[in-house]
Amino acid sequence: MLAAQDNYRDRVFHFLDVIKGSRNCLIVTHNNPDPDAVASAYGLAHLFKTKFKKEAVIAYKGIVGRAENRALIDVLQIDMAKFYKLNVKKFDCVILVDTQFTAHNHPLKSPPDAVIDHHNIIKTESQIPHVDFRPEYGACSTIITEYLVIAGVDLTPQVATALFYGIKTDTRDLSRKRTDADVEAYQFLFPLVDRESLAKIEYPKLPIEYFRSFYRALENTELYDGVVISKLGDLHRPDLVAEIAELMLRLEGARFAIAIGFYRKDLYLSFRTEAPEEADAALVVREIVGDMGSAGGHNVMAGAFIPNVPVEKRDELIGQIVERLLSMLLPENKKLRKSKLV
Ligand SMILES: [Mn+2]
Repeated sequence: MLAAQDNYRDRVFHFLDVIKGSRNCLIVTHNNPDPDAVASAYGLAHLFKTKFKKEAVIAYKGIVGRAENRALIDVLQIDMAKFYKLNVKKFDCVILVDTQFTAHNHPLKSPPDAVIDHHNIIKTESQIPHVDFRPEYGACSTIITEYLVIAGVDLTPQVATALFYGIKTDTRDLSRKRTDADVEAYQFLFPLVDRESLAKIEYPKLPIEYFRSFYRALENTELYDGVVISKLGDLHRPDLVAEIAELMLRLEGARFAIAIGFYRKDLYLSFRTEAPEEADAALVVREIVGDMGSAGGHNVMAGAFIPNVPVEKRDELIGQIVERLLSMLLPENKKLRKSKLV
């Protein structure tokens, strides 16, 4: 059914071997989890519960802010615990999904028992018993779908809907960074999806704060020959940068979209491109942030985080970031042609 699964069959059996002796499992996502992270954790929790009849708790740090992402959790009734409320020592198995231990965008202090991820590999994590990195995959949900199929676990409509939405959002409906495996998993899940739940997730009610942020974003967006930069100031939720960057890339002529903002004291940056051959998103953000914070992602979408920026330093830092971005993305002579979006 899933031809692509054959390539990785051994990895799944290895994973099952690593976790089978444990009594209770903690599944951790990256901070401010997106649908792919939530769905991956949910799929693994389902595997744990049905295959081994054991407890599995999903935990995260940060905020799930985007209305669609909130709806995913609410509509499918996915239990997600705040990491800081848990005692990690209570669990004899810890799994990290949709990120890597060395990525620093998760709350774990010591190495987990397993890491499953599809981001560009930062470092081989040899101290971790089970590592499954597939940077070529469009979604971590695809990997988890293969795990469930190979483990012989039946999917509930809720699990199928979550995984389907995870693949759909991370690959933008299979339009970017996808492999045959993503297409196959998408097609496998499609008939199992609860259409009504999916519609509620994709078209949720939006809070008034969404429209206010959207208005501010339009006002504070600058255009430089195919580079769209949105300076969002204070964010009411950290994941707004991703949503705005995603939207701005849809502007006609846009090849790169960057949204920058502050949530509490921390800077958040999101980068989207449809020209990864000109500038790889993950490399660009890493280069920009340097050792000021953490950064990572894929060739077409990436994010960065700089903690504890004093308010009086914000403008200077944004100026620096924009300067670096433009010198990486545009030839020297085009840099000064700037206009406002609205
Ligand atoms: Mn992902």
